[in-house]
Amino acid sequence: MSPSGPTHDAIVIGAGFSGIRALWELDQLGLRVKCLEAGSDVGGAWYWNCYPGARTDSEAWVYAMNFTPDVREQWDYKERYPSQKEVQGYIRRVADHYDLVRYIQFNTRLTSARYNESDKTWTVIDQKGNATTARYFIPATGPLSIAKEPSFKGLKNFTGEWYQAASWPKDPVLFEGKRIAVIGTGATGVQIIPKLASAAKQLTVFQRTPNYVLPGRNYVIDESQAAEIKKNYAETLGRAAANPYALAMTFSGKTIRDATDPDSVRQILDAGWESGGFHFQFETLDDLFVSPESNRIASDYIRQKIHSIVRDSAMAEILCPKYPFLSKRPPCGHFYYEAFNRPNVDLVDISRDEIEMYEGGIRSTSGQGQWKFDMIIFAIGFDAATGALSEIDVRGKEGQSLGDLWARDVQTFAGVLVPGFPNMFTVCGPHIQFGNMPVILDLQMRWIGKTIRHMNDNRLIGIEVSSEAAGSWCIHLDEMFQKTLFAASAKETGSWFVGANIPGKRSAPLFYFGSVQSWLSWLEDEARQAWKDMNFS
Ligand code: N01
Repeated sequence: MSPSGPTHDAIVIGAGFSGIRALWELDQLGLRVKCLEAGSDVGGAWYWNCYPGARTDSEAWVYAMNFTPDVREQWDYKERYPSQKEVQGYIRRVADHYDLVRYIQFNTRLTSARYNESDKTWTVIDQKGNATTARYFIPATGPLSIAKEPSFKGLKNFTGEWYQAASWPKDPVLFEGKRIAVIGTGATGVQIIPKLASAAKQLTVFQRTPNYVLPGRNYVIDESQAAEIKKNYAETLGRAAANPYALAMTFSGKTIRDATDPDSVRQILDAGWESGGFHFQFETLDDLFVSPESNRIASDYIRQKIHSIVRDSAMAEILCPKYPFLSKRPPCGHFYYEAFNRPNVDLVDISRDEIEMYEGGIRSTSGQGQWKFDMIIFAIGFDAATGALSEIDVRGKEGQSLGDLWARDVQTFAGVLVPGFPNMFTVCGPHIQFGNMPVILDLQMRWIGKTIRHMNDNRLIGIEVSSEAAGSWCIHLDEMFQKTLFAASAKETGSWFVGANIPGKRSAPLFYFGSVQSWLSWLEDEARQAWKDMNFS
């Protein structure tokens, strides 16, 4: 222990939405703060994922930080679903406006973080071996920041170019005249595919599991719409606060029992389909997540839509998911199914056939197919929720490894605190309520700020959640997850909601699917009851 105490009050890891939100909160508290960021600019996921077609799946007016009324007022809204460039620009503007960049050390990757029991501080070490000590360790490393490695056999022999969507090069990549393969048809692949369909000479999509892709129905926001967004901001935020997933959408109040005839059901679903994006799942039938009947009707509806858009019926059938809608997070598409009508676009079903690479391209391991490519793009997903922190050597009390612990069982209290890891607050980590993250993590950081203020006011220097409180939360989280329809299929569909997309990863819910309101009540109750489940020192 240094005689003068730690060099900082708090160290934040990551300068994406959650890191910037954390810096603002800690700055308001007047703390000595430092942030380490691996990239050369702010943005987090929105810095790295600059692949063609990258844009939000949430609408611009709600994919925003609530603490920024000045920025909001001046912001030049461009599209319903902002592009990666626009979102990163927005995060940069927020960081500049509130003078938060001065806290950030860019191009710095954290390699280890260790809790020091003797003085209740954390020491973090970066890739150059530099150490920083702080009272609070606040990882804001993102739920989807560690891309799955393309560990395909033979990749090293491939002589063409290959890229991972999640670490897309900052220099332009040229597609014209090239034969390109895209592997992966999650939200990322679904955004890349239509872009490349119109740029490449030949595009071949390798699909293992199809998704229910909802039409985004993006549009350019004109001046009067921008003025309307600004005028309605309070109402929009109110709607987001009341929505279980923090989206500015309002449940229809109808379930399958209210819609007595097929025509009225169809009208409801048509309206959702035409509204675009997540309106289909939140403003049609309120029981889509829990009623097998309601879900089956919506699943059939989307399958029919796929067949009505994709002219080649065999291809359409391959694109039709066979599992229930919402078992996996539905992507938002921008002329996704339409891309498969182009003569230069092909679809390969690899649900029963593994693939590997050779010098000239890709072949199936069964020997049934072989394709030549100039470029391969991997959009194969992320090691969600626990991936980023498990990659860093994080050690809590008695040298306990967080990665080892989470490999066996993820224990948290409401996705904020972990028993055995005092003074560590995770932002947007495992067990956070699932949904529109900028709004959700804002609520989370407010609670963390309130807790630190309570500690400062009471001259407390250590906080650790009790194992009992974390245990109760985890039981509740699991109970809420089991109520969803996708609990039964999440493992078999390889959903990242439960870590089932990563070979060898323990399958268990990584997010809370209760509601924002219910999740927040756990945190707020705790504060109201004087943090009774916390051991302070
Ligand atoms: O990742 P995914 P993603 N061989 O895991 C396939 C957020 N996001 O990056 O389903 C062949 O969903 C895999 O197949 P399968 C958003 O929350 C947001 O696309 O495992 N294929 C699947 O098709 C999203 O949900 C936005 O059978 C392999 C794909 O790769 C989350 O990130 C934009 C394979 C991975 O899909 C993740 O989306 C983009 C293999 N070995 C992402 N391994 C916006 O909001 C995996 N696949 C804008």
